[in-house]
Amino acid sequence: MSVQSPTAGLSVHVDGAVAVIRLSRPAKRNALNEAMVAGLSKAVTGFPPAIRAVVIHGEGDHFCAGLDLGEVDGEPDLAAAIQHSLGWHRSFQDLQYGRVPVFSVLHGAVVGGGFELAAATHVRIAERSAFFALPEGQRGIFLGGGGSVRIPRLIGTPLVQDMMLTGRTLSAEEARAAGACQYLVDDGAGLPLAMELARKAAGIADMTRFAVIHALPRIAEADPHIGYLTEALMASTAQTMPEAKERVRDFLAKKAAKVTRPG
Ligand code: 1HE
Repeated sequence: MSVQSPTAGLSVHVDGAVAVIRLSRPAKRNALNEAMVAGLSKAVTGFPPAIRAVVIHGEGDHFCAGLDLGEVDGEPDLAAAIQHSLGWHRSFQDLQYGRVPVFSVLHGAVVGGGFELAAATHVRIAERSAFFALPEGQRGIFLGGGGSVRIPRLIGTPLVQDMMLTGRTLSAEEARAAGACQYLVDDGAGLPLAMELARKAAGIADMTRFAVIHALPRIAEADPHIGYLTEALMASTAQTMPEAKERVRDFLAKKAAKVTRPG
């Protein structure tokens, strides 16, 4: 297990093929400053090929209190504010469209930019303590970390509007029902489950992993005609890889695991 520190406020450790990134600024409820946002990108883009999945979680009682509001407390500067938002976009794009899948463990506050960060990860695991809010509405600001693109795609525009206009907070159960996360587990069970799932994801074939991260979301958003064509090209590319042939042969030779029932 090796340890690297990309920047203050983040810590990274490696467990086999899984890199675990921890938001480590608990005194400020893991509020994200510019260095932390850039550090997330630096971490995920810098992992060696042996890292095949990432888990992100938060230290202390909360996942993330969003943007470090201290950073918007200066003299107004429109050009700098645009660059600030674009910096978040770049970093979260690096998470969402990187080489490896990213799993997030959500507990306590998952608010503002914290919810935006979670939305850029591929699999979200909420613990029962998690609560989701978009306090940008109350602070006189707006989503700036790609959340207005990603969060409505998860929970729908009307619920995002409700949360931003009224300050509504979603419980973990409500967030699960709305589609904000794929899993809901007891407090403390999030990280072990994320590690288990990340290890499984680390084991999939390279071309399938590429297809799931890069092709699937684009196909889902595309005109269906372009989507079917892209799917055929992607499927044929994956299927003709030696790794696919080997895995299919293993199944036919009864050497590979069967699909299991849930539970
Ligand atoms: C912060 C931040 C922050 C806490 N920026 N310093 N996000 C928000 O509007 C959420 C603001 N935070 C809160 O509502 C609460 O802090 C929590 C519900 C997350 C946690 O409450 P609690 O009681 O555990 O902690 P606390 O006492 O409120 O905060 C502890 C310290 O963290 C305190 O500083 P201290 O020096 O007095 O100890 C807080 O000021 C500090 N702190 N949250 C800076 N966010 C790309 S655009 C994204 C736009 C947004 O994300 S807007 C939403 C911002």
